[in-house]
Amino acid sequence: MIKYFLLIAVCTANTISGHSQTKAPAPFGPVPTANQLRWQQMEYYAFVHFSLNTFTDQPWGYGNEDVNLFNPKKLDCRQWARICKEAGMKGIIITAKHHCGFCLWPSKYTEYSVKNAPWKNGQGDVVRELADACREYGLKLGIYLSPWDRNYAGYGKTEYITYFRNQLTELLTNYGDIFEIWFDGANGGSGYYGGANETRKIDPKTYYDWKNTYKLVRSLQPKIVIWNDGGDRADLRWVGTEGGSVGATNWSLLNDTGAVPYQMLHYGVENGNAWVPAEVNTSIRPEWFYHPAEDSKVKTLPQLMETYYNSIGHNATLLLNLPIMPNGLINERDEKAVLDFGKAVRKAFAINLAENKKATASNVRGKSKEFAPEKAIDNDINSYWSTDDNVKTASVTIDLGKPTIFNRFMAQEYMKLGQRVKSFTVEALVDGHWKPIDSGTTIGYKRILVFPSVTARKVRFSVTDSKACPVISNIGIYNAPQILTAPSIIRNKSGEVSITPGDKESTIYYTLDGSEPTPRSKKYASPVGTEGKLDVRAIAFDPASGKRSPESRATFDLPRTYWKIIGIDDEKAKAILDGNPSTAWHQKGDKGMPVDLVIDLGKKENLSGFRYLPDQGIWNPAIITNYQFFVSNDNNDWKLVSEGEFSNIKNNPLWQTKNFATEKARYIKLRALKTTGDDDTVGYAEVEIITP
Ligand code: FUL
Repeated sequence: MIKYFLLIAVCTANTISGHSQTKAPAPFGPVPTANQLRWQQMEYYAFVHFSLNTFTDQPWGYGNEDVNLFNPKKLDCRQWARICKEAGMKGIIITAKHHCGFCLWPSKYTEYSVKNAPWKNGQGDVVRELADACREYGLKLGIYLSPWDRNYAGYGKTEYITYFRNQLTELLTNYGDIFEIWFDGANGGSGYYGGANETRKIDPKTYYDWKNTYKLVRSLQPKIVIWNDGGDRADLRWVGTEGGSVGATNWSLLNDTGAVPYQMLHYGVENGNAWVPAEVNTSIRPEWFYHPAEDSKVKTLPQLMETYYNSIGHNATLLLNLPIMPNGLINERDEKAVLDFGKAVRKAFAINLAENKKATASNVRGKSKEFAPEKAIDNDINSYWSTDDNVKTASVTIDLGKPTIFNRFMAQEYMKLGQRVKSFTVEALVDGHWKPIDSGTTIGYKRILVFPSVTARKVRFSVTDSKACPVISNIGIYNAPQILTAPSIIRNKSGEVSITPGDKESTIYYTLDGSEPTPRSKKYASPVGTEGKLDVRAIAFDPASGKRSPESRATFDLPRTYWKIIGIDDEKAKAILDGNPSTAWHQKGDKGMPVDLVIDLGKKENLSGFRYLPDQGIWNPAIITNYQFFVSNDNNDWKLVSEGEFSNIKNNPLWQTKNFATEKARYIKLRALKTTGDDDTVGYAEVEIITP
């Protein structure tokens, strides 16, 4: 009898321990809701900014703009949806109401909407057209509804909350499923407010009664996620910048109460008690709304790829803004940029070299097949490799079958069980030794590492620290083709030429005499010292594929080595002569306009013209529109050699070139008579001379 009981006891213990080891790990810490998980898997979706201020060329409308301005004659939401779909996006969030209060749908609760605009004789509804287009293209729809309303007379009083909720109800009831609602925290205070024209201060934490506003939102759209910056903790968080990145260390956690300073927004809170994942919102141009002056500033492919790696590659989603033009369409430059970006991402991640290869692990949970390392390379994010509960450091080695070249590594944690990994490394077996390739901190939903190409047959991924046993649903190894965009060429003050390729790994070939660059030309290694006039041509080249970039070409007149800006005692003024178009300097005229910039060239030169590049920034670039240009030999007697305007410079702030009859002189003076700014400030990115 005793024997019998013992036998049962032993059997039971065995079953329990065997069973407990092959049971899935318990969730660790906060975990995402089903809505947050669904949203995270979307990865990439669009913002579109469109409102009355599109027609006044302003970043924010004041709230008094005339509804009659709203007449986007070619408006076509199907164009927006087609572009977003082709670009690989999964949804579109529209500014149904921006800060100016103008409603893109015919709200029952205000006259300040499309219903009183000339567009479609007041019968139009942009939100409806977009909802239909999204449905047609298989995209999800999201709504941006600005809590701040600069038009509404009762803004700041309790009645506005009723108005705000009425509008929310319209938007969340009449347009089908809404995947995300965006409650912008921006509030500048001043506004039209029904004619009051004053500044109104509210407390963003209490004024909107977020608790009950959220209740309403969730009751109308149970599958929605709420983004909120400034109010109660919602489902998603801002990353503290609109620049297009979140920290490489990125916990999807915050604390459910308390302030959220930049550090927390950007990196999350390692031991936070609430699941609040990050969304990176950024625009394809410097600003959110369409401004013709930014047509030349659409982000380049290398910039967009960097944004991709710094957002989706850092455990966040990417909300990329495409501004809508006054005619109601996305500009062709933005279209090209976003489609090229989509193509480049698809190419980079087209083939997972690790998929279904051989994998071994230092530990497998309960030695069970269910948690074997193969589960991390089976292209199924619902299966995963995991270890025994007490094992927090472990590695997976993947045998790629043959020596293979790669330059990207991707890992994903199985989110339903919480975010666990605190650090990891990637190594490659090269000549029989494990060579460190790269390392990272957090993983989360997705983490991508970018490194110079490596050739190896075996790759080892090691979790070096984790809050609990690691649970890895996916590992990817890729060989992303080089981004072969035309390299950028600049020449600094002393004549050194620097050439930068779009992809760090590309080889550059260049010429300085205007001849065609080929892979037989000079190879660029570091800045090249030069003298005199130059005609630089360069290509980026990928030796592995034999592919080359389009060519870039830049001509330069005499170097500015001995130039001195006179009468200005500000070190930063050097920006005007540094050859870098993205650095600028501003000066304020003491006595108003005109404002002079005087330069000593160091010696007499034959001068036949000059060039001016305005500040390329977005905030009051103070661009010269009307000018005079003088030359002198003694900085005393000046001769006027050119005057006039830089036509269309506001909308197209590129290099301006002016020629004049040749004069020999040592001093030059660029006089600003008028600028685009509304004060007496003048901005300059670069000033150069032209010699015959
Ligand atoms: C900011 C707003 O003020 C901008 O105009 C834009 O809408 C951006 C997405 O959010 O806070």
